[in-house]
Amino acid sequence: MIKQLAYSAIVGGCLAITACGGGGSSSSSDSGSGNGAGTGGGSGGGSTSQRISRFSADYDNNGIADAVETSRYDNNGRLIATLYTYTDDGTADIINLNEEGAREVSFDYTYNSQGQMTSWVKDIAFIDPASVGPGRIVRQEFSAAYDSNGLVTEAIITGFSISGAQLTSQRFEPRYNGNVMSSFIGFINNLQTYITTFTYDSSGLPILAQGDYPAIEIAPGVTTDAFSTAYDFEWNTNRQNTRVVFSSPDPTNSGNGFTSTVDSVFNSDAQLVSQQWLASPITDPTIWSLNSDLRFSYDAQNQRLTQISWDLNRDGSIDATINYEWEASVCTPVYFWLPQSLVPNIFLGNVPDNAHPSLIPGTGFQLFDHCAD
Ligand SMILES: [Ca+2]
Ligand SMILES: [Ca+2]
Repeated sequence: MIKQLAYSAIVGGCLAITACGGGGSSSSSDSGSGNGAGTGGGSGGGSTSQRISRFSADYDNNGIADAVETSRYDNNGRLIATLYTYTDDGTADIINLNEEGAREVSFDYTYNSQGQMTSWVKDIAFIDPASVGPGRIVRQEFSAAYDSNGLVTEAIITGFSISGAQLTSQRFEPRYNGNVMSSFIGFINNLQTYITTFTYDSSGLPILAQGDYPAIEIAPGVTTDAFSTAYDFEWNTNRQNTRVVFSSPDPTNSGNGFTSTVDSVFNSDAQLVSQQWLASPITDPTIWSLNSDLRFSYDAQNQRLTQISWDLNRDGSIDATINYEWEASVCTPVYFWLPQSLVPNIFLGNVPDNAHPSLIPGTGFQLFDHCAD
């Protein structure tokens, strides 16, 4: 059985995380192939001296790579492009962690003079282009606008078909209380589709992201049912996310509510070492539907991520691995705002940046965590 899930987030930033359940089933399923990458943000933290240059993925754990991804950086060490190539070892994959049927997936990122991400473009090339239907999004274009405080004021993601036709346009309007995000409103094709509202604890960490999807008349006399989703977040004393509970009483209006949980464990060096993904019955075919154990390995200095291994179904056997290669060169971490996904730190466990209070994981901000000392 092949399980399809997107994960470029593990190294490429946010993609997987969108597929992790995003801001709700309607918006994420509307994006077809699922992956809307992140947005917004600026450079976070200081530059470091090591960066990820490449990774290889083994989707059947037979020791032969099935895919590779290379990264490119600008002179300041900001990630400007990734190119993922499915090379295929000829053995049936157990887990394919990227777009189904994709031969190549590329991302190109651009920044303004403040180092804030202002746009990205994602393109997918397929092994069999003739099999790609007219409703599938094969290209996404993103743009973000910022205010003078560096807060994202608007983000737009537009999706295109293989013939170049525009299929969807999603727009997001964040609202702030001071410089902390209080909510954001999502529009699809100019129709207000949902609002996500954040609740914070006394230390300023988000503990709840509530998504409310009102009833919408999508055609004369045809109205969807209202529903809601909730992400509950738990944090340790290092301000690292230890648990996310994603739930909805009835996300697809099918009468089947769900609760899914991701638990993260950190070592004494504050590195993420394992995650346990537990899903209750769920209809959404995303990463949230997989019961998995992930293990994260680091180099001898416990600085650089070297491998992620994936035990699908938590039966003790490793089904897939991702192996990272590093190069000695300047690296500047970059924040992204990922409006459809509220899963913080889900892969690499970044610590909130106290200098940028708006960039709190759990509000949709993510970090391109390619950097290490
Ligand atoms: Ca393989
Ligand atoms: Ca294979």
